[in-house]
Amino acid sequence: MKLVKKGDNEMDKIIRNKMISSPIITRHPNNPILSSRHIPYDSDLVFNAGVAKFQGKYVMVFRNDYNHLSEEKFEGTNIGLAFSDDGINWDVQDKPCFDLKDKEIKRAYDPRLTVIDGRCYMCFAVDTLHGIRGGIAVTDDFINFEILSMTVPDNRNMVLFPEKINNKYVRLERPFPVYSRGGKDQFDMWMSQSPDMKYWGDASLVLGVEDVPYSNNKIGPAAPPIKTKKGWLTTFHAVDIDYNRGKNGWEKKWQKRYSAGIMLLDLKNPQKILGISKEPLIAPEVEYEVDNGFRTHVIFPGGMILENDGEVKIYYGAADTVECLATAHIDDLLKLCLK
Ligand code: BMA
Repeated sequence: MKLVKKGDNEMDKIIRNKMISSPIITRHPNNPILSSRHIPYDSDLVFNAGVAKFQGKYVMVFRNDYNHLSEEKFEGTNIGLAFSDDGINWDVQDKPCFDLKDKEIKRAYDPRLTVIDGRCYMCFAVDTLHGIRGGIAVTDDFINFEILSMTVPDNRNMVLFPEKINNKYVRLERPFPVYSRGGKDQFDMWMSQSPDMKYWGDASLVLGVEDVPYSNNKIGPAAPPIKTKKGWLTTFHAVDIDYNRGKNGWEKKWQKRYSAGIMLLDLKNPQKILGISKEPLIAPEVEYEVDNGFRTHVIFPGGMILENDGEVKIYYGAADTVECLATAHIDDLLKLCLK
């Protein structure tokens, strides 16, 4: 991939070349593994799901946008629920599982799941009349959810580490510092810590957008981290924008491209990056990622599961339209970060 440097006012770098996914990734032949045709209630777009192994099953919570009104407008968004015995074939429950709407809240979306000490925690984004907030809830049955904390605006893409580190819960997150970044989308990945999941602090920067060669726009967490002997392995989403791109997807102008990267963080000191993939792990390439979708050229991982045989399942939303699965071997993912 060639980076073309430009003056610092417009874009710092323009990324024109075609991106390709790492050869260590295999897209599942059943892709898309979940789409609106599997949903027994109103549904147009099924994507950006969180996935975990919980109580002996795979569980998926997915974003469902329904009733397409016009261009990018949908009547609503809810969070659907599905279970699976193999992580590939899903049994979608007959109604959505989490609805936060009230006068202030427009919708909750993009859920992420992390099991900690036998309980399932769900991070989610919330569009409110006064900005975008990041929420954390806990559930034992996907019927009752207890909301534990909500950030101030604007923050989202929160993901939790699966255990306490140095006696604190830890999350990755993506605030939106628009004013202080010249009004541009130049957003980075941060981390904060909590003694109790409710009060969060000790914030620190983990990865700046300028450190990702395949992003000139914004980055943020993707699937929650998994623990490996070498460190915490975690995906992130990386966006590049090219103002020469024309119509792309259902919107008049969709000039962004979302790819997925991966990095390895220190086990005891997760602010420390041990290695990062220099090229995208998954880039939008195949038909369900680049054609016919709502917003094409979008890869957005939301779930990552390490199996006993070393296979890693990476679940990702494609083109903001369908949910997909890619697999890789854990050793190859670690090598890619440490190369
Ligand atoms: C982001 C979020 C995601 C979405 C992505 C691409 O800002 O809204 O839910 O997948 O844009 O449209």
